[in-house]
Amino acid sequence: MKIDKNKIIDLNKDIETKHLIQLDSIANQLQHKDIDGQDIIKKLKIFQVAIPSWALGAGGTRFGRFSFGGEPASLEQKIDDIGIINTLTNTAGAVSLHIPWDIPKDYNGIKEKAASYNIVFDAVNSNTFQDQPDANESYKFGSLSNINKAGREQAIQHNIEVINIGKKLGSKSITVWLADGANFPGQNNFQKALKNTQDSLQQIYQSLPNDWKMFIEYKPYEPNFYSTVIQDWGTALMLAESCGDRAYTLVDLGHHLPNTNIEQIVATLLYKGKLGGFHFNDSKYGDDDLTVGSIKPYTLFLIFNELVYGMENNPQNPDLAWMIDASHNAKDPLEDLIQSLEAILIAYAQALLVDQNKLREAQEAQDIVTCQEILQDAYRTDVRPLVRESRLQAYAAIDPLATYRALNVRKNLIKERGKKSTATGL
Ligand code: PSV
Ligand code: MN
Ligand code: MN
Repeated sequence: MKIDKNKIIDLNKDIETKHLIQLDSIANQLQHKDIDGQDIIKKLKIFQVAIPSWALGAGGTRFGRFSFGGEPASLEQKIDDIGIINTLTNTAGAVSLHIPWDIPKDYNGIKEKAASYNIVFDAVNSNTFQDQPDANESYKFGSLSNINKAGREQAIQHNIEVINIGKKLGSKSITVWLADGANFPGQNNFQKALKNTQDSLQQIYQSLPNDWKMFIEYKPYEPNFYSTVIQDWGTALMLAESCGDRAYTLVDLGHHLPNTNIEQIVATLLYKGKLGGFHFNDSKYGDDDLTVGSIKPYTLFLIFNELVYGMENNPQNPDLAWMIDASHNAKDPLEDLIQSLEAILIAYAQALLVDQNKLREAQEAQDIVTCQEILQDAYRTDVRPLVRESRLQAYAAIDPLATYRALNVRKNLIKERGKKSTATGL
C-alpha cells in the first residue's frame, strides 16, 4: 500500500486553521525571547531517523508474540512500511537492516523501491547472537569473544559479509552489538574474552571501506546475566580507540543500569569525538525497548540538550547516525514508530530552545537556580506546533497518527497481506 500525498494534503486542510493559530501563538512567545521559530522548523524538517527493519512486525518477547495482522513478510514489504511512515512524517528517510534477517534478494529492486520513498540505507547490523541453520560453529558461548578460534573466525567473517551487503546498498556504517558474556562466575576469563573481542573487532575494522564507520554498542546485561564483554560506554570507547579513527561508540538508551546519567555519557563521548550513533527507545527497568519518550521524556530532553550543544561545539565529532531501536508486542508497530518519531522531534525542538548563552552566563555566575529555570523553561514549552509545521512545509501530515488512522492503513495492510504474522525480528 502506498499513501497518496493528495490525501494527506486534503486531511491537512481540515486542521490547518487550528494549527496555524497554535503556530502563531508559539511564534509570538519565541519572538519575545529572540528565537526565530522558522530556524527551528528548518532544522526539524531535515532531521532524519533510521527505522530498524526489526521493529515493523509486532515485536516478540520470549513469552509470546501477538500478531497485528498485515505485518511485512519480506524486505520489500518492510521498505513499503517505512515508506508509509516517511510519507506521513517526513522524518523516516532511512532504514537500518539486520543481517541475515534482511538479506536482499534483488539489490537493484530494493534500492529502487527505497529511493521511491526517499529512503536511504543507514547502518547495517550484524547478528552473532543467534545460530544460523547452516552454521558450523555455535554462538552459545560467545561470538567475537569465543574461546574457540573457529567460532571467532565465523563471527568475523559474518561481519565482513554484512559490510559487503551494506556496500551494495549504499550503507556507510556497520553496527556491532554482541550478546557475548557469561551467566556464571568463573565461566569466562574476563581478560581473554576482552582481548579476543578486541582482536576480532580489529580484524573486522581491517575490512571496513575508507568511507565507512564502525559503531560499537554496549549493554550491561542480557542475555548474559553475570557479565557482558562490552558492558559499558568505557569498554566500547576503549575498543573503538583500539580499532581506529573510524570506529565509534553507539549509545542505545535502554542499555544502561537504572538512573545512569546518559546525558553525561553523551557529552563525554562528543567531547572525545567518539559518539557515532544513537539507538532511541525508552525504558522503565532495563532494555525494555519501549516507545521513545513514553517513560522519561525529561531525560530525553536533557540528552538532546547535550546533543545540540555537541553538534554546535564539537567539530571533532562526526555527524551522528540517528536510529530507533524499539519493538514490543502490544501496539501497532507503525503507530508506535510514529509516536517515537514525534517524541524525538519534540525533544530536539525543546533542546533547540535552550538559550545556550544565558545558560553559560548562569553557569559562570554559579546561579544554579537560573540554570534549572533555563532548561525547564525550554522543556515546558509546547513545541508541537513547530513540529507540525515542519511536516506541513514538507507536504507530510500535520498529525501523522490521526492521518494514519483516517486512511485505515492497518486495515488496508491486513487486506493486502493477510492476518497472519510472518515477520522476522526481535
Ligand atoms: C539487543 O539488546 C538489541 O536491542 C541491541 O540493542 C541491538 O542494537 C538490537 O538488539 C539489534 O541487534
Ligand atoms: Mn540497540
Ligand atoms: Mn537493546
